[in-house]
Amino acid sequence: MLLYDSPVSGNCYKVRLLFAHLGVEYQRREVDVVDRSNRRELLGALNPALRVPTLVLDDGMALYDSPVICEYLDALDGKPQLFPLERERRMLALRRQALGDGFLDLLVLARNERLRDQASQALLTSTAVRTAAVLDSLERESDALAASAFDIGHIAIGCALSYLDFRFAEEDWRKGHPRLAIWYAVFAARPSVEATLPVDDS
Ligand SMILES: N[C@@H](CCC(=O)N[C@@H](CS)C(=O)NCC(=O)O)C(=O)O
Repeated sequence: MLLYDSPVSGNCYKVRLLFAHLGVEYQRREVDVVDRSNRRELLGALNPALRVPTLVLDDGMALYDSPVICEYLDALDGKPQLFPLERERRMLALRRQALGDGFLDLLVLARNERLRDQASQALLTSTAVRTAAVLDSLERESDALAASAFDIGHIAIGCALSYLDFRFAEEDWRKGHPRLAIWYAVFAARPSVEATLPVDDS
């Protein structure tokens, strides 16, 4: 399997974490997520949205986005664990995954806006308000998260918090969210997480 990947993308990080967690071997090809000049050449025949992560299977089929790739990897050995099959547990895991992925999208939006010459203050305020609301909601859910079996919901939420530390290190989100901070410390101590954290490209 070949993963089209970026070391600074939170969505790619989620997929690399899954590979590490499941102990599955793969090859990777790095894609520059800022410079789009050769993106069509690299990804045009695989993913019309030209985004990473994109995973090319050994038979040539391409999978995207990260939720689809993660579900595929989890079911590789025929015994899915991170995407529970039982309906109630599955819906909770998928909802948490949507919250974590949505949180990550929000953080990427805020970062890209900050990097623009004339950043929109209205957009930055809106992303800050939504970020605070997500963190408050996760604080309320952190005991339930800690008590439930590790699944794709935990992974997506943990990846978004890793990205928050990575790109917004100056924002002390742990202050005011003590139970979430404890949950995240346990998540971040997992060997598969430590081995795959996003790396600084500066
Ligand atoms: N929801 C998608 C998001 C994929 C995505 O936004 N990828 C970004 C990197 S984090 C990308 O390829 N950006 C480059 C671009 O859109 O030009 C997923 O979960 O995989």
